[in-house]
Amino acid sequence: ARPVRLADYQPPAFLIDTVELGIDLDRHRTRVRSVLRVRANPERQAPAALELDGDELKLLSVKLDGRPLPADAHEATAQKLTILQPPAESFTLEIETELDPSANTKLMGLYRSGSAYCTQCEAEGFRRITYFPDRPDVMAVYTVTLTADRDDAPVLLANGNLQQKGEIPETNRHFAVWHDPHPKPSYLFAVVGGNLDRLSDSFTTMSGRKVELGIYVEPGKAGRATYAMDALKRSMVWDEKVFGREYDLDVFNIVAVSDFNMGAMENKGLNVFNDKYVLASPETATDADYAGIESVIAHEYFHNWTGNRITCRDWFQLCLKEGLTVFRDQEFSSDERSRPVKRIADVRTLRSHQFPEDSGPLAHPVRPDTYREINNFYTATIYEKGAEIIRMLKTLIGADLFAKGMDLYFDRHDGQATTIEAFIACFADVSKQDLSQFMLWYAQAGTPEVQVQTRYDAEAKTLHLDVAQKVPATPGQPTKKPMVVPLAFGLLDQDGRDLPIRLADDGWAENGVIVLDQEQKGFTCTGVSARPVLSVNRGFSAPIRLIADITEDDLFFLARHDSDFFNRWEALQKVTLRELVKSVDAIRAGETPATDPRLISAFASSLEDQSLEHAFAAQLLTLPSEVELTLEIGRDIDPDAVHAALLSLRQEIGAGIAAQALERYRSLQDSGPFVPGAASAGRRSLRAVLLGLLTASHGKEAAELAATHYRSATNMTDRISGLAALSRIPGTEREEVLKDFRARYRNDALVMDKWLSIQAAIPEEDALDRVKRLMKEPDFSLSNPNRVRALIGSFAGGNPTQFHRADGTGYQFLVRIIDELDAKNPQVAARLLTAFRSWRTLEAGRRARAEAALKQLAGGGNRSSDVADILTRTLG
Ligand code: HT7
Ligand code: ZN
Repeated sequence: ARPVRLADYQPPAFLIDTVELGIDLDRHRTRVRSVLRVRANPERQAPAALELDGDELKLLSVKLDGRPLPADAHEATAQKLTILQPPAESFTLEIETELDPSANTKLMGLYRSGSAYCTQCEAEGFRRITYFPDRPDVMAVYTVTLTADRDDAPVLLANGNLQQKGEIPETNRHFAVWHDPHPKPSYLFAVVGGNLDRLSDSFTTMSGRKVELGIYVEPGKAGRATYAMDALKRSMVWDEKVFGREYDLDVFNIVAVSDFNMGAMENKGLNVFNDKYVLASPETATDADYAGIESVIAHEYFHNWTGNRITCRDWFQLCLKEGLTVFRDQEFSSDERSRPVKRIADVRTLRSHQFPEDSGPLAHPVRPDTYREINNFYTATIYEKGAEIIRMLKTLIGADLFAKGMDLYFDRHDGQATTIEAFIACFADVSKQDLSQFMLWYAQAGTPEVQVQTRYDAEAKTLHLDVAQKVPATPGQPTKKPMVVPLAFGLLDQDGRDLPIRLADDGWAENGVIVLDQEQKGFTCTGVSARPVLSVNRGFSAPIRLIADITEDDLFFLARHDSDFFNRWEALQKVTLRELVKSVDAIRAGETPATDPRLISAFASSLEDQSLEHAFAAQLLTLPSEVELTLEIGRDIDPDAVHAALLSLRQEIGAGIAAQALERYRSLQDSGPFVPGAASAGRRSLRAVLLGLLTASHGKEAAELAATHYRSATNMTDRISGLAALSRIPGTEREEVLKDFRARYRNDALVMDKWLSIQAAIPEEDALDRVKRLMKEPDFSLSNPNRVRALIGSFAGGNPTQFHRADGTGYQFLVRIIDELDAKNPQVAARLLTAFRSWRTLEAGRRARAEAALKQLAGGGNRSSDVADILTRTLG
């Protein structure tokens, strides 16, 4: 595919005011009749021809103003329909296409999932249903008439409000007419048909309008949608309260399907979800699943304003809706649960997904300026780094002006398809600040490295901070300009109390934020009567790599005393990472790593401190991930040494705090029925982390403890914690428990995904053979994205020692799967391929094997544009 460039953007030549769709659902021969009211865009000189996008389409007929178009007046291929000389005035175009939903394995456009018909149109799936100017700045009012066999699809849904429904006399078919009054881009179009159960509820908006809520699920599963419904109603309340946003249709429907390329989709009034983010019961879902459901339900609902009412002008602006909506869902979860714990979890996600992306061959700006395949840009950079930019904006201008800027954005751009510039202009206007340099966060890829050096002058009673930044080179961007980096900071006195901060130039820094907007800048704090301890980048105020000259003693001190809970956790992580890097070096030199005893004591104190909330203590006691350690080391990575260093530290901590940990572990046992709330989930998570430490020795007693945890579980969270701990301990106990799990849950695909995923991540020699064996299980299918992600994704992304086997067989395996999967579902295949994104940081032997595997894939048969794009950039 040719690259698409932001610089080439042109407004659409033709506008579509209304779309009337008649869709006759049939498993193999679905007919789509589309009637478009078309007019030339007055803002552009209309070109001679009207070009409509298509993708693998079969055209049956085309009429203009009611008359069949002669063959010489149009050109049609499966990919494009061109009307050669459209009338100058507005006109009606009627197009008929035929589709085979059952043959649609790409899961884009109209497809079958289980016994239902459903659609996925973002980003460019509508063109797989009918010919259309399939771009987000063409917004139309849609009316959809669905017809289907009554038994095949008793439920018929589309966007907007239901206008009419009824039987078609003398047939076994019925119909429903849906009308969506809000003009929308084609990517937000959706229909669903099938035999589905409904969980019903209602919500009264702040202006007193009643909205009917429905969640549609596979027959028999409505009882598992109650948590999702509760999360939906809480999201609706929150968006009214915090952003002043009210829902705007009479109905809001959610449909859960089991075959879905991503997490969910925010189609106007008809969200379609991967069932993993809807279905939950204490027996089948873990606390992490409940939290995931809450945040994805909220995310899709929040899109109604940030994405749907105000959408993107073009796909380069994807972060306009995604970064902002992630920020909104993060804030929602912070308000519903614990703010510091949520922040820690979000930063962990950023570091383990976005940071590696940003430091490798797939790095791209939050607003890219070119792409070949838009499906490959639904990335951690667009979503998570995009959300960090919004958070920095709020930090820089303050909460009040941020709220004013959001209000202005909603007022000014409601009903439009707009840009990042227009969004940022709202905040520049309300704050009267020049945000042009801030825009670099959207334009420059790469994680900035910020150096902080301190100088304390006892005589002058000043603390001087020398702060410098460097933005690393990334593909296509060899040199960078300095960014605007807001650094929240504090100074602790020797008792751990926050000192008042006065900056020499700026007076009192009430909000405790300094702004680095040059390559280098100095800040002087005055009136500091004794050497303080610096706590910087509090709350992770900027998504940077901080390199500060903080001693280990100070880090231990911060870990105990910082009033900023995020930085308490961060301090312990940092000192742990320093230790781990030394251990990796020792292991590679054939030596035994020696851990600083102060580190073990710091873990012991974290456990002792009963004043901490459980979920926070659990985070404190969790070691950095292999990805984070890899990133810290940066180059010449030996995944075996990384793994060994982590295991050895976990064992040392486990042994060092064993007695205390066991006592605490026992005291945290749940009693009473399972409740998914944050407090109980926090207790379970602390207990699970302790179980992990207590079983790190992998001895016989450890196996017994983990197996007992598993067997005595009364909910899925505990059952999975037990299984996960036991999965790391080779032996018959593990294999028996795995069998037991399978026997208990074999009829529940979502639960079996956990079983697949845990086994795929076992860091042992025979992991690859196990994965291959599991692929032959009837529970597994390459056609279902959840199964693929659970088994193959967990192996490639969650089992570093085995995916990166020195003999290269892990790489060979993955490229073989990608080769096969690419023909079925290119999006999922391309996503799997990103497991290679850090291949250049590996030690030479593995690097060569990874490169050979990638080249082999590149040299193989017909590659989709999705896989070809990732391959080219990864090798680039
Ligand atoms: N906006 C949604 C994106 C999405 C998607 C993109 C490509 C292919 C399939 C897809 N399914 C959903 C998801 C979201 O951010 O809310
Ligand atoms: Zn989204």
